Amino acid sequence: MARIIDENYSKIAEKLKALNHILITSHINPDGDNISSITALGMGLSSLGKSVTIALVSPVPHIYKFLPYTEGIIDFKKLDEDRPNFDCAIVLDVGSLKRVGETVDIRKYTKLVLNIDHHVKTENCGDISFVDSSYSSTAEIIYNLLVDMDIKITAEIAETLYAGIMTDTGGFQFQNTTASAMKTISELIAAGASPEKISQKIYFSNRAAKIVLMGKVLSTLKFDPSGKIGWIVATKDVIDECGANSDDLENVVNNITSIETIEVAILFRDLKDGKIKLSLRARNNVDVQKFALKYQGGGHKKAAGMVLEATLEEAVNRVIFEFRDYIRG
Ligand SMILES: [Mn+2]
Repeated sequence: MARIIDENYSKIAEKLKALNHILITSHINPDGDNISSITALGMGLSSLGKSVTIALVSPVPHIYKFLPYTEGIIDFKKLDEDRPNFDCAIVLDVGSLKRVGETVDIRKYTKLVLNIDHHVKTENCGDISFVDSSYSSTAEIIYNLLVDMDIKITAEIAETLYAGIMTDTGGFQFQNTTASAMKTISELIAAGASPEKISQKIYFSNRAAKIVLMGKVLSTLKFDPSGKIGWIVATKDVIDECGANSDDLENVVNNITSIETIEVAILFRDLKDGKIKLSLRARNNVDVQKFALKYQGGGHKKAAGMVLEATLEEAVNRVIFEFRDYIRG
């Protein structure tokens, strides 16, 4: 009896069993779930003797490089040089083929595109698509798929999938930390994943420059009179001064949402290119995606981003003014 009962899911498993030359990919700026699902599936299919190529548009982020099999991930540019033809391509954790990368046309490499994802579906993606948003992560689906394909869950695969579920649930804190996710986690630990090792590598492997930068950026914190809106600013100068880069600011705004009164937290990034980049976070019932959409930004209800063509001062004044009204409803 299969662990997941679904027609498209079964079709995908059949194709992966039958075909030999397989391309695996995910989206630009990969997160933990992307890296985890592509490499775990890669390891599993390789153990069946298949020829597997994993390609991404972006490099593997520093904190995930300890994961097995990541050194084998190649750039799509390399594929263009070699011009290989695959029996199929499987696109993971992606709801639109464009998300693989604006420069990538996946159909150039294969006639058959398969897709597995756990996001709420936005458009048809691939020829056979299995999307189920009840799963915590794509890594959790891949675990079931590997088991259903009778692939042995080695300690390396277990460690990889554990990392995907851990990061996509925000360290087992978000709403998607379901009983089924935790049941999978239990099985992965039994198969050899070490929770301590993986969280040390992912959450405690920051470069010093990043922490110094975070300190400086957090010290710019200001609040509106209600205490519900908090914001911080980061400029190119301070980033350079710390020897850091703009990616090091990835999660710094989340510290602001940890303040008990906060409903909206904003990071204003001035990279001196005439634009101000905003990272928005919300709590309670505030919807920052809706706010960001007014400025052609986007994201999710509780985490969104947008860009303004303005000076830093103009951007802060305008956005804070508008948010005061916005959260009053
Ligand atoms: Mn995911």
